[in-house]
Formats: sequence, C-alpha cells, structure tokens
Amino acid sequence: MPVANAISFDTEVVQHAPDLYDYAAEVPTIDGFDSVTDDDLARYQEQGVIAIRNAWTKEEVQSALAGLDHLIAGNEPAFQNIQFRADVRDRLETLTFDERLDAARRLLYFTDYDARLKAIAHKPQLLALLERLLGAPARLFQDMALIKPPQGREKPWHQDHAYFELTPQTRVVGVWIALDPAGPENGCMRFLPGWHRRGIFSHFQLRDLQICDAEMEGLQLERVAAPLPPGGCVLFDSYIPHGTPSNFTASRRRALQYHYFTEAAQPITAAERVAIWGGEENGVAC
Ligand SMILES: O=C(O)CCC(=O)C(=O)O
Ligand SMILES: [Fe+2]
Repeated sequence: MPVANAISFDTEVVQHAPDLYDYAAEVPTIDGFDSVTDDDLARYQEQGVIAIRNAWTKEEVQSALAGLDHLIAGNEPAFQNIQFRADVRDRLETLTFDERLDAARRLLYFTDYDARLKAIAHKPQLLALLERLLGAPARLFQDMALIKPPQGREKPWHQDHAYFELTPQTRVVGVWIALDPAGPENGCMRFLPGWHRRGIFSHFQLRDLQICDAEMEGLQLERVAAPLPPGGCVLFDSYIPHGTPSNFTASRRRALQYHYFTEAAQPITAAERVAIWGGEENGVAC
C-alpha cells in the first residue's frame, strides 16, 4: 500500500519550537513480551500506547542492523526503496559503503528482501500480543526503517492513520522498535496518551504531513516520552498523536516501524483519504 507523501530529508531543515516535544512523564516499560498482563492490554486501550523493553534480544537487534546495512549497501539490486539525504541523490553510485550508511534516511517495504528483518516483524510473541490487541490475527502491511542522524530533522506531530488509505474504522497497531538507544535528546518518541480517542485531526503539508502546531502547543503536562534501549518497542494505536524532535546528539538513532491490521481492513482511495484527513485541501485553517 502506498504511503501518502514522499518526505524529503535534510533539505531546508526548519527547526521546531524548542518546547514542542517537552514532556512531563515517561511511558512505563514492561519487561519482555511474556510479562504483558491483561492490565497492560487495558492500558493500551485506555492510553493508546504501551512500551516493552527486552522485546527483541541483542542478537536479534544485531541481525536487524546487519540486514539494514546489507540493503543500504545495495546488495539486493531488486530493492530500491531507500531514501537518501538530498545532496547525494544524484551521485549515489560514487558513494563508498560508509558514505551510503551515513546518507540513508528511510527504507520502505524491505521485509521481502531480507529474512532477518522479516523475522523481526513476525516474532511469534509479537504476533500473539498483536492478536490480543486487535482481536484477530495480525497482518503486516507496512514496514519502515527510520534513521535519524545527528542534527536529523523532526517528525512533526501526526496520527499514522492519516497516512494510510484505509477506512477510519480499520484498526491498526504500530510497532516502533529501537535499534540504537533512543532517548529524549536523540529523538525518542513522544505521545499524547488517551488522545487516540479524540478522533480525526486534520493534517496539513507543513514541515511534513502533520497536525497544525497550534493544536499541539502548550501540552507539556499531557505529553509523555518513550525512551527505549535497543530491542525495546512501543505499540501504539494509529489514532494517537505522536512525533519526534530533531536529534540534538552526536549519535545516530535507528528504528524499525511495522504496521499491522487484520483481515477486516478496508481500503479507500487517495482522494477519500484527503477528504477525511486533509487540512488545506478541505479549507481548514491552520
Ligand atoms: O522514527 C520517528 O522519528 C517517527 C516515525 C513516525 O512516527 C512515522 O514514520 O510515522
Ligand atoms: Fe508515526
């Protein structure tokens, strides 16, 4: 399924307001899939997000990183879905391996090209948990790798459902997996717990496809951050507003993001998506 917009990276990086991602609390972490209780499932329905540490082992994280390096190196010629930093796009063939690693920003739809990355998405304990959350067997429909380098740009506040060509009723769970330590300074996820129950926010093409900043300002006391060690993850409802600030550290923040629905998922057209989620297209002011 196509994503709604193509993002360009590192061009005209516009800084966000310095306090747009300030937060008051952290998402509590559950230790491993086997520790998830019925109370945690109830918390997911109530808050729209739960976090699990030690969800994938060090070995699994290493295998995922090796899989990404393999794809970024260009070792699977049939796989072309890598977005690189804008200034190198017209001279990719001249880059060394290290330069390619440095310039890669986002990979999409790669699970059919690397068995290691596919295995991460289909870990049986994850699929069992997703089935408990969705009430039916989970199907992977989108995979992404998100590389936020030092100085890397923000991902402004948004609802993932705004990007999908799926009916508003289709239930979707996102799984965001840290491959490097993800902390407040290098762009770990921020959420507005409970806000997945507030319905549809119009999305505008501003610094990215996003919710109007004015709607997301002044909410420090409601926001939470989800710092995670490698192998930790957040599971979140596709209606929960979330975002990540710029990376203010010298360390790269790599993550995987998988999205799941069930066989009940219903597609819509691109025009229907805009009619439901669009801002400026529908005359909504920001
Ligand atoms: O990894 C990030 O910075 C956030 C990614 C995200 O929320 C998305 O791609 O929908
Ligand atoms: Fe997102």
